[in-house]
Amino acid sequence: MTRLQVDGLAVDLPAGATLLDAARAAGAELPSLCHDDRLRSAGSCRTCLVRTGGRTVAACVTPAGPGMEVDTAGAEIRNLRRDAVALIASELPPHALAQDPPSELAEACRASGITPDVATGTATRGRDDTHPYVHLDRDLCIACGRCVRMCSDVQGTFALTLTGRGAETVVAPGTGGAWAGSDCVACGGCVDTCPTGAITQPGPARGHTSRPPVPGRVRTTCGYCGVGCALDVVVRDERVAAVLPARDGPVNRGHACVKGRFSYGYLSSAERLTEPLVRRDGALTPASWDEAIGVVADGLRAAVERGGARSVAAISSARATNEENYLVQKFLRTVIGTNNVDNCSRLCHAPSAAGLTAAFGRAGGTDSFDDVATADCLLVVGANPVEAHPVVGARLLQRALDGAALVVADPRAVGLARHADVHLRPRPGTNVALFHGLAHVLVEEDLIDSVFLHDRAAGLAELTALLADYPPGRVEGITGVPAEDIRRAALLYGRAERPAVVYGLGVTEHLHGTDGVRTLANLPILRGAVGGTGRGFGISPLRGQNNVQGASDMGALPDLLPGYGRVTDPGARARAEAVWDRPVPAAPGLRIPEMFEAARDGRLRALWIIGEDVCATDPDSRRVAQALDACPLVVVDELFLGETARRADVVLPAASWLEKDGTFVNFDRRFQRVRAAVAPPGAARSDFEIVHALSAAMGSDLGCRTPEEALAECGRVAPVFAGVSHARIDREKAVPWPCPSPDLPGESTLYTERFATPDGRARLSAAPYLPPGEEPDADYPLLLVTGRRWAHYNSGSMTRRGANLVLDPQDRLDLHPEDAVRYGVGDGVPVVVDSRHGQARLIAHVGSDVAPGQVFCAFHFPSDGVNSLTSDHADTVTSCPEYKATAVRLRPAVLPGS
Ligand SMILES: Nc1nc2c(c(=O)[nH]1)N[C@H]1C(S)=C(S)[C@@H](COP(=O)(O)OP(=O)(O)OC[C@H]3O[C@@H](n4cnc5c(=O)[nH]c(N)nc54)[C@H](O)[C@@H]3O)O[C@H]1N2
Ligand SMILES: Nc1nc2c(c(=O)[nH]1)N[C@H]1C(S)=C(S)[C@@H](COP(=O)(O)OP(=O)(O)OC[C@H]3O[C@@H](n4cnc5c(=O)[nH]c(N)nc54)[C@H](O)[C@@H]3O)O[C@H]1N2
Ligand code: SF4
Ligand code: FES
Ligand SMILES: [Mo]
Repeated sequence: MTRLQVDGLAVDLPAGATLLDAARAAGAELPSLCHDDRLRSAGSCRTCLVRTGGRTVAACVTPAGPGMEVDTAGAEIRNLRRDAVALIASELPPHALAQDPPSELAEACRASGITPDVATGTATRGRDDTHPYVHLDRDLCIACGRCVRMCSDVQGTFALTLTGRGAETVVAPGTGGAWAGSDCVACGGCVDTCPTGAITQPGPARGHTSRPPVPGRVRTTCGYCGVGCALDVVVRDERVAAVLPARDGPVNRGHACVKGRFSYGYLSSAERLTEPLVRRDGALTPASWDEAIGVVADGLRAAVERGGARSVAAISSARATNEENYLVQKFLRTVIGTNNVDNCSRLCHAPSAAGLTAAFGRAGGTDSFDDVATADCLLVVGANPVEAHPVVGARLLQRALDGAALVVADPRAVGLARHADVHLRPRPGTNVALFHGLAHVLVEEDLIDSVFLHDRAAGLAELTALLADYPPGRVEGITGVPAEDIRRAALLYGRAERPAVVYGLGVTEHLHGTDGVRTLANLPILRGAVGGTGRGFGISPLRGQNNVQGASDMGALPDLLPGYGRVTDPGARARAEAVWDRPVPAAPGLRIPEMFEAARDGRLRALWIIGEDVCATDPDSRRVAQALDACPLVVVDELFLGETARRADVVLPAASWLEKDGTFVNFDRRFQRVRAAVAPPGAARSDFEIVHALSAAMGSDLGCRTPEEALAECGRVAPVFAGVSHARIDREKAVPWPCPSPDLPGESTLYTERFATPDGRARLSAAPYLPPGEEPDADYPLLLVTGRRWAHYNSGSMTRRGANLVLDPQDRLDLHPEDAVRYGVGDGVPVVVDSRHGQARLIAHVGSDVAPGQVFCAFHFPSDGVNSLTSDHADTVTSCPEYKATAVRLRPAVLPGS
């Protein structure tokens, strides 16, 4: 602590504080037009001047020293600051000080008694309104550079620059030309930091990054990806006017991405479902809630009568809240009497849950992201966080730019790979060999922690015996990664003091995804870099959906109860039965692919699908459609009439994340609150209300009248959540689990004393490398990898309904220039892609981000048919689809009339 005097008042400040911090601590409001707490200081605008030690200094760049005496309030220094602000304002045109809401500059003028008529400049430089979310009024730019630093120092996109000289200096996209054609990924950071309103978002509430909750704004948690950004929703006339990242957001700290920040246009889309639909004479027709719920209840009863409880199943939603997921599984288990409930974790990180449980005892990541973001070596494997978890991606990138070693393992040149010390490009589906190659070098170079392995791990002898077969030279033959790169990567990870592993679907969505997770987990175990040893930050899956962690935590899984008690474990069942006062079936239920198989065989008679567009996003989609067609009752809770809803017998209109209350659990196991900002459209209801209505129609009462009560009840079933409550999250903003008591903080770092395995030891895996399910051959010579693009989200049902569609209007098939020549397709040309399972139509995009022999596309435009290509090969342990390796061929599409 440093003690100094500001205007005669003593203030204590932490090391590294500046005189601007000191002034604020003393309650003095100084203008600071080129300063933002999140950015390096520039010290260029001179509006924050103070006096100390007989000198006039810029407070924002002057370190606070012990015993300093600082004067902010004297008439002379106030006049200097006033003149600096007035000079800046005087060069701007009159509209600069006439905006509503007022800009930071306008506030600074008002606070120092400068009247708006000071702004007498002329508007000569014009606007750039080409981008849907970010508009530029060049005449209001004061060249403070905050936007440029935001784009480089926080977001890491480096899209902006200052051009021109002297008074003519102005912000511009680095690529030259219009904003719309620039590298901008619309994170909104420049909008939030601009002090003059030169950069704004179109619409009624321009807004600046919000400080702690402001009245009239609703604090909630983003409903897109698993990062869990805290957002403040500005509501005007009962509509969302803006969504601003919260500066006190536990994970995002004032940052967000194009989806959470701007992609709320779907809310008011004319295509939103606003009333229940029931199929009559083959057509979906509007119905009242009572009618629709009645049809569903009758259908469920009929299914149970004819096929027993096991002929009913539900797919619960990782987009929905914890409380909704809790109710859904409780409904299936206690009202219907079956464990047939699953969620989309099956399609993404089920291998993480299985693999991490086998290795360490629990299903989530081992460490908090706050720690991971301080690691000195980052091993990022099969994940593309720059596009899929942008706020995490930005923080990882900044860490690498600050000097941490970065190893990226991805077949494609993803965003982080450009900044990597080593980029490993394994052939898709060869991870296990690659991870063994890395482990081989760790052992060979004696970069392992023998004490940790002796005291806290098991399986070393089997693993070292296996690793003898995986020298880098042989691994090169399997993976295509040069042996020298494997060695370099292993040495970076092996010699780091605090390494961390972060990974994504490139590890899990494979035939041997669980083996991939387990053999990747070998690396931190070998190094003793897990379990709170202080020698590294374990391994963290970048879980995908906003609440996929929570949906699984709440027991929306066929073999696991809330809190991961096994349905086959009488003790776990007894605990749930005591709370629910109903028997819980002991037989594990069906997994999602098994549900479809059972429907095609006639064993499944009713399927309730909540917020998952299975016909668009599950693999081998023609077979999924056959399953739905064969199932006598298909009920869908949805926002839109997507591929799946169109095939349903009953469609129930649901509220989305901005329209309901509850909690989500983000990727690093933190519970955060979700709060309704606006009402759902028409007669749409929350999934919470829908489950209750259905249960009532079946003659049962699920209890838990409110989301708050549901979470409290869940804590009684699952001791690991016993200390979590709405009231506590309201107070603390985020509560990590395990959290067994209201008196204990949640555990963000796991296993500090022992692992949660039966013997308390971390378990090394000696699984051998086995080839992927799909391999190219003469007929299908290319390997297709599918994944994500930054502007769209999964089925695209929400992001395609709004201006994100302008940012990314269609899906593309990325292919290497050599393959473009070989198959005779040029950039921008329509192509037909065939696999052994189906066909898709896409636009070719030629570039070297993909390796020769491989192609890549997303699945955000279901009408393209990408998931008719993917196969029903799935992880041998968890049934997670092999989305990341499909053998395909391609040809130019024959255009009509040519
Ligand atoms: N913009 C956007 N963000 C999203 C989503 C979205 O749809 N759009 N979806 C959310 C969801 S549900 C999820 S689960 C997450 C997913 O987030 P990620 O896991 O980051 O997403 P993907 O792009 O599917 O796959 C990651 C990477 O795996 C690589 N890969 C493929 N095969 C292999 C392999 O064999 N080995 C290795 N090492 N790498 C391989 C791919 O090239 C790809 O770059 O994103 C979430 N965030
Ligand atoms: N080829 C290929 N396919 C993939 C993947 C891949 O990498 N490659 N990734 C897979 C992965 S990881 C995942 S997670 C899945 C995701 O697949 P899905 O879960 O099907 O995709 P989403 O678009 O996230 O959302 C599903 C639906 O929920 C609706 N919805 C949103 N919020 C709510 C709500 O609160 N309540 C209700 N009732 N409905 C709501 C949306 O309108 C949308 O139609 O896709 C998988 N499919
Ligand atoms: S989509 Fe993910 S990174 Fe983007 S604002 Fe939402 S939680 Fe944050
Ligand atoms: S805020 Fe200190 S010089 Fe600009
Ligand atoms: Mo996912």
